Amino acid sequence: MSGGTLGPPDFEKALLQHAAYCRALANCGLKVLSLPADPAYPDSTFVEDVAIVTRQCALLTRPGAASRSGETAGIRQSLQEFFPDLQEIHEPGTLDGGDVCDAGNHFFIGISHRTNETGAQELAELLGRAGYTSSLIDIRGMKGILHLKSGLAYLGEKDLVLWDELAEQATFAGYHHVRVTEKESYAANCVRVNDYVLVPAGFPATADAIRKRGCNLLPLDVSEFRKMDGGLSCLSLRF
Ligand code: CIR
Repeated sequence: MSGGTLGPPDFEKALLQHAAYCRALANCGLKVLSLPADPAYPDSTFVEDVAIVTRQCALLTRPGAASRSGETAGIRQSLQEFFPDLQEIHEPGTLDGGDVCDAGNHFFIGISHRTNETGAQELAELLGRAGYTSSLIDIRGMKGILHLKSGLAYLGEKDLVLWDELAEQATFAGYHHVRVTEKESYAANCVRVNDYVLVPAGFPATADAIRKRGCNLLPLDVSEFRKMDGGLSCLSLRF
């Protein structure tokens, strides 16, 4: 089910859910830096889309939606404080961070209706210079997927959580698959943080399957962000 069919988000509830999300990250052992709201860009809460941060390098993306193209300006300075050698994706490349799945020293990069081939290849090259490998996955033919990470997450130790439709892709061979059925498709967007996996509340089959991989689960209610087509990973930048 896409966010658009779930009705409008409740702003006050979204604020509470966002605060709980930030607390959960801190409880997992992260130091959380919250940026001020930017009312000019309501989607900017999905901060994951505008930058890629890794242990070795960081870059600003070039978001594929015209309404979001100005978002990178608002985060440039904050990122430069942590990454003085901040790189960026150039025109005509477009890239949304939601299409980039960090799987240790390897990155899966989705080519989607937001991320074009030029942007994906530019990212692969930048990551290559930092010592990472990548593979590109074209998801433009898949229905109901906004970004690659709407249907894919990496839990560490070669464990992937992924939609049935993605599981057949050769690039995911060699990993253990935690399969997510269509009924629980939203639950594929989960986030491993240190000893925990943040999962969206309300998807018991996926939660059980992840728990069976030996993970400690931290369920979070993000219903209001789901209504805006966003998930747990989109709300923060982490490495
Ligand atoms: C958008 O359409 O860009 C936002 N409403 C949702 C972005 C969600 N981001 C993500 O999945 N990485």
